[in-house]
Amino acid sequence: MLALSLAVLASLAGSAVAHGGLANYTVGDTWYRGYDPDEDPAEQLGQAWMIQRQWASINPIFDVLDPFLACNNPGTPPPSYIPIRAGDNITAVYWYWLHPVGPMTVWLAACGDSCINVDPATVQWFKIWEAGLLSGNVPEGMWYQKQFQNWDGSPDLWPVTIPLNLKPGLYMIRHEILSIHIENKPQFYPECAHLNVSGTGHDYPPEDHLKTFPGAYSPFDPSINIDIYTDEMKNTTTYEIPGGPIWDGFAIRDKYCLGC
Ligand SMILES: [Cu+2]
Repeated sequence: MLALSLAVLASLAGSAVAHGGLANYTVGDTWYRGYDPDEDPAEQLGQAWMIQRQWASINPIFDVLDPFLACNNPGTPPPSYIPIRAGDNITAVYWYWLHPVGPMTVWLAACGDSCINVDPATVQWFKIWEAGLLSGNVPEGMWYQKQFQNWDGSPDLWPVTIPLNLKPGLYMIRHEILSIHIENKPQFYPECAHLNVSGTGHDYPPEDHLKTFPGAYSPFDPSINIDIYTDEMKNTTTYEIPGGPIWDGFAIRDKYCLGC
């Protein structure tokens, strides 16, 4: 697999259309294979091991109002769930990632009795994690999107903690990379998996954290419809990540627990 990823990287590194996507997940020592757009769909769709919604190609979505912005196109649901305890990490695994600029976000949506019949475009999503510009200026600074890349052929790893206080249940998890290296032409790379969250929490985010995709983003958002190559951007060292505030399950506790 390592040799394959090196070959893929070598073949794509010089290409102008070098996109990508979320290939696998790990929880603890357990590896969960995701959908692979380079493999035969018939050998993946409906398989008992499948935990990720189908993304048919590595190409980005360009329109914030695209009906498949939630879980990519076509987003066909898997039969299975990744089991995880609230408070544990899930790590998204990319074989390679080449774009350097733009924010990365992770979202959850409660499914109710099953995630299989849930339409990702109508459920309520809440953001649990985000990272954008870490240092420097907008066009040339260090973004998380650049920092998480590996150029030695090893996979790019994106670990995120499921909020400890989250009430147990079936959830979709949505990872989104937004790449803004082409002026006024944002590229969205969303992938979704199904989670079975256990634990003893009983919290759920307030109404103002709940969003839909499409719906969460405006086409006029200055963080989305952006030209990063202006003189102004060279002198800008902050970037507001779109989609509103994160909910990590700790906000309420921290209010009453200063310094703990
Ligand atoms: Cu690309």
